[in-house]
Amino acid sequence: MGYSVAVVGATGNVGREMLNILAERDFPADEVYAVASRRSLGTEVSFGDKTLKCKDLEQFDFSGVDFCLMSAGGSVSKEWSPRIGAKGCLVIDNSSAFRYDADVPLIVPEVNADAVAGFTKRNIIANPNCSTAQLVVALKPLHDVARIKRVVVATYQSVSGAGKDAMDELWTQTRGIFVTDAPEPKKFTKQIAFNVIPHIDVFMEDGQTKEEWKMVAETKKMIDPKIKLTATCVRVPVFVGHSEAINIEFEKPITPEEAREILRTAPGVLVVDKREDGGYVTPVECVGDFATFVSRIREDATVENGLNLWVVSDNLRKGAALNTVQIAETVINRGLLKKAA
Ligand code: 11C
Repeated sequence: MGYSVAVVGATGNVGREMLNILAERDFPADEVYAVASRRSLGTEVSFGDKTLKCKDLEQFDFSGVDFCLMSAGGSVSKEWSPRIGAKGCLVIDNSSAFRYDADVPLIVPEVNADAVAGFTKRNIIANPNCSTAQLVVALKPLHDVARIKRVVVATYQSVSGAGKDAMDELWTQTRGIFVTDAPEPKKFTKQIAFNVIPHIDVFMEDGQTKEEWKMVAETKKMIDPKIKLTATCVRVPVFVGHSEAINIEFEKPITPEEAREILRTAPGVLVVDKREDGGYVTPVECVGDFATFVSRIREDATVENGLNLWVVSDNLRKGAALNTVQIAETVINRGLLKKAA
């Protein structure tokens, strides 16, 4: 008998992608439910070749459900994930609400799958921020061999990370600039069309943004608290696919050739690094893919044991929906779930 799965936030960018990925990967589910807020009650969403009608979160009974894949925003998670977990349904939560709690595992299966077993106290597993997920997939295999001391990363994040309205804003502004007057920014603080904005999530007291802080805290939690990391997170006028320029200082020597070989066999990584025109991956090429692509692997000769990388991934997939489904698969493969009655 298969599992039963509820996708909460089923009408959002990530929720829709969760349903696509459950279908694409043939997840062993007998029942899949699309759940959303009351205003989306009855809205139809695709699941493989079927259509599901959204159910109302307030009315939905989670007691017989094995997995809740939650992607409805931080405040919905804060209220609902503990309640759903208490009903015996394992919540895999895509928000930042529980990521930093000591008794909630934060998981990227290619990086720290063993930590998944720690969900039993709260019945919640956290999924990392999209920009962290692709970063740690590339860093972990290199850390295992040469020990990372310090990372400096600049992100180039697509507008889909900020939701459907943000994608619409990029579209209408881009069109408007040529056809009529461009509408004023609403989701973003400045014009996003033909521009870049060095600001994602709220500002913190020390001048970092929360997005930048998340990359630090989540990398430390999943790989090694000793790693020093500093980030600058930037929104760019790309619909889907986050890119990262990563500078790494290692404790031990590691050549670009060695790094390339390590990454070639690393889980979830695809190396595309030809050192010629077009011999690297850009965000439009990663859309719809499962992999984290690594290109531009080269020495940074200005520091001891330094390397530079360019890393690109579909933020709605590895950064969110795919990773969530992979966590559920890891729980199943390790025999950790008591099936709901
Ligand atoms: C963005 N990374 O691109 C964000 C979206 O903490 O899960 C995901 C925010 C999060 O805007």
